[in-house]
Amino acid sequence: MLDKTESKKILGLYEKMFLIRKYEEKIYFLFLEGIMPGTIHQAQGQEATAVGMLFDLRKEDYMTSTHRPAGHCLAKGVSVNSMMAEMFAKRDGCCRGKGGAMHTGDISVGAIPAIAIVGGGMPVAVGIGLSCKMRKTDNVVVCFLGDGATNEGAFHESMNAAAIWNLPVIFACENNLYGASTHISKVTKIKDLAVRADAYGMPWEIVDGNDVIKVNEAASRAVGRARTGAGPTFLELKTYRRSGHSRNDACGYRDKQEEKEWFEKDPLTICRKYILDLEAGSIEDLELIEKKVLEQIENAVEFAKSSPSPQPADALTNVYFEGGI
Ligand SMILES: Cc1ncc(C[n+]2csc(CCOP(=O)(O)OP(=O)(O)O)c2C)c(N)n1
Ligand SMILES: [Mg+2]
Repeated sequence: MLDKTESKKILGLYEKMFLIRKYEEKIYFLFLEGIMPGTIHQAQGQEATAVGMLFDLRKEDYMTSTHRPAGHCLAKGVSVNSMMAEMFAKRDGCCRGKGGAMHTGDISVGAIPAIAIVGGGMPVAVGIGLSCKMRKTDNVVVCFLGDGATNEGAFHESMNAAAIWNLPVIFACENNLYGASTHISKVTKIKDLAVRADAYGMPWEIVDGNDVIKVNEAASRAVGRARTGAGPTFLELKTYRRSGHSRNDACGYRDKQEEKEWFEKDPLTICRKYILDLEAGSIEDLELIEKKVLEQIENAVEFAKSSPSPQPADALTNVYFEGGI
């Protein structure tokens, strides 16, 4: 049995994950309808990594994302309305309609607009970590990366720099077994990517990335170290995407038995089970949360549709961020 605070937290974790799942499903539907420009890389199935890592962060802490940013951004607190409007390339979007799906973010809540170059967020996270340290704040940076990033040069340079300078960076590697259509075993000899952190003298953990509680506990240990000056941590979060890599991907390259086994370990189902088994909430509580989230998403679609398009003069605004980090 959980106390009131613990119950509230686990219901909060579920709400955020449900929001991400339903937001992504809505985007997929709207995209297929053909009313949304650009492309999509979706994060269904990876909700627990985003929410577990970011739930307890402060607004002043930072997060860098990848080409698959929606879950990360929603979990860091970017508003659903501004995310949706960005997908419609509208002026009220979080990048004023000029960034699109692969660049969502909002610096006012610490979500650095996403960088779609594989591994590209890592040196940026290290730079922000260095800034936090030099300014003597106790803010931290969570840096998301995919398994595909671990063979990029930027990975090794960033890991080394973060380690030698003892920076407050938490590397959250979402190992979903694939880089686009390539299975990890075709490009990497080792089974656990986390052990690479040993080469830089950096602590690491391997975590069930579909279990939001386990991710959240590992995040708490890593954030605790970073905040108190003990330096970076590498977390390998083992997970799986339910969606294709990007639009029009039927995942023909994936083994069907592998898919079945992972789909049974759905992060939302696991969290629901915790809630009901631990009596943190009832079926009715969950239904209320789900109803609220679905309304939020419908409202965001209306908001996005009625938002104006950017004008030519807008091309020259918001090009540089003048606040400094
Ligand atoms: C440097 C670079 N190379 C190639 C690409 C094209 N690309 C986009 S996503 C992707 C796969 C990335 O896989 P991973 O890092 O495992 O992330 P996941 O898609 O699984 O979330 C590739 C190759 C890119 N964006 N940047
Ligand atoms: Mg991957």
